[in-house]
Amino acid sequence: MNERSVPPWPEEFAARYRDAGFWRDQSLGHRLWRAAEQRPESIAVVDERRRVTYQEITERADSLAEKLLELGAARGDNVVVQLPNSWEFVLVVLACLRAGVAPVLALASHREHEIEYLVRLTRARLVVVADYWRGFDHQEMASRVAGAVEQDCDVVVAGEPRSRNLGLYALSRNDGQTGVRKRSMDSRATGADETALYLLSGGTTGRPKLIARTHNDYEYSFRRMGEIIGVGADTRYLVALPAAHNFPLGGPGILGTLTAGGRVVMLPSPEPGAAQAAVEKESPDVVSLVPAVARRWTDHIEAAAMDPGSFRIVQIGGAVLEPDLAERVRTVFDCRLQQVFGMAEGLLNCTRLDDPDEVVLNTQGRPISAGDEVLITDDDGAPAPFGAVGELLARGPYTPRGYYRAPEHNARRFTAEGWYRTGDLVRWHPSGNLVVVGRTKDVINRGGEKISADEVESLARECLRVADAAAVPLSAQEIGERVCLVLVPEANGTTPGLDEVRSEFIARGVARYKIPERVETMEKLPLTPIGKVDKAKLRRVLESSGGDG
Ligand code: J2J
Repeated sequence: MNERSVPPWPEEFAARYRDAGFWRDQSLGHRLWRAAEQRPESIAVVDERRRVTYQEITERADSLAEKLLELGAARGDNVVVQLPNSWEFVLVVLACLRAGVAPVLALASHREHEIEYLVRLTRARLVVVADYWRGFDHQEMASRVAGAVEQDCDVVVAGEPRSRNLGLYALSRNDGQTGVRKRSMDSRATGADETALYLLSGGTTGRPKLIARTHNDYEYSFRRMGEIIGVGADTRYLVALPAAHNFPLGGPGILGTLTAGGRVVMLPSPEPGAAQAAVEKESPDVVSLVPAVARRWTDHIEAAAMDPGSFRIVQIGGAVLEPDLAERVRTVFDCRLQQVFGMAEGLLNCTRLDDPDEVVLNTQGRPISAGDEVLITDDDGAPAPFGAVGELLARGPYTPRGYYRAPEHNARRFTAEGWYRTGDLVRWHPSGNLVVVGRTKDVINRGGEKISADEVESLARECLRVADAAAVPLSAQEIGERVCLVLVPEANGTTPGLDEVRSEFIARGVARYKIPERVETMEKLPLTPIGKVDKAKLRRVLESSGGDG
């Protein structure tokens, strides 16, 4: 069982969260199905090809849930899910929640390097993938991964299954047995303290860590975000960011919208052209964006190349939002802007809809729950004075106490008292809101997509002939930051150029967004007094030598 692989909340905290009504001890499947029963004919999910009612999505999900169990997935098992933004994504997540099998939410941009790692780590016995997506054969990749891992592993494909793979549409077919099946699924008890789903962490060293979110904690976080922005049956939520991310999934996102009986509109990509069509056709009123996408949409609207739509709320988070862009977004969309400073590890902060401009434009908001505990600490780990910059630590009813199967990493990223060290440098604004000013963690934030420098460096050392490597974020116009790889040649050796680095990474099956976009050579990497690579200095040197932006 995966539960032992994650440190639980101590009993006294769990009791407190129950008493306060944060945890309701209901499974997500239960909550979603109750919402669906009230409006079977309403449209739950729309994508480019289909409009799916609550009745259809829940009946199909029940059918799929039953098949997952027949295929041998037991309660507490894990299924790696890699689907683009589509109605099938919702179908599979709902089926997993209903069956008590936890989906491991991979990004559609992940490749063999990431998917194989996830399947091995979680010992998943099923992988659900698209067939071809954006010119890439996911089915073939998944078949290779399933064949390479130790455990028996089946591939379910949203398309025409090849060889021994299984077809998602056949597994989720309505067959006249829906009533019986629904009663049987309704009676299945899924513990609300069990893992509902796994999110990928963006801010860690090495390979991405998994964050096991329980039914209790996740339900509370999207319910609370839903209360803050006012989600209801009339909400039409536009999913413009990859659905596997915490922000569009649960902030209140897809799950918050569906439990409120609203409608989820899936955009396959945040391209302004695709957004334009969905905005005109579906009139969504809430959307979550990262600053890079917000900038593109704002530019397009200003150039009269895109309809601003009728958004009531535009949520922006995932990376630093410059105040001037915040102002432009608000004006151009003629909407309420909400800054969201969140993390898949739990803690969510946001500005409130009735906050003064000063707060909405210049801060990243405050914790969403009265149960959230936050602490800003100085270099020695002592509480920093109000207004001073320090690292943010967090603890609370939806911030788990550790990563999945990562005890050593947990010892570094969590204190003995269970505080999660976010790796974000923040300060309190006089208004009582947080301002994000930087970070201590060694990641590159590429348009909201987090890349571990350590993972890129390990790959470079493994697949290139070099003495050393350092991955550094460089400021970039459109996407905030991009990966620059600094290589140190072996004695009398040369270093590969950008093209060679890229093709080596691609050959390794690494997701495109992690692939370095600039490569530099240095005879020696600068070190800090304690002998670590001085990334801040490297960044200064590289940015002053130009060639980017
Ligand atoms: C600056 N940095 C931010 C912000 C996150 C809502 C919104 C975002 C995420 C997310 C999320 C930031 N300004 N407004 O899960 O539910 C950086 C911080 C943080 C890290 C988390 C959600 N909002 N960040 O971005 O797990 O460094 O979650 O620790 O992908 O993104 O990344 P991630």
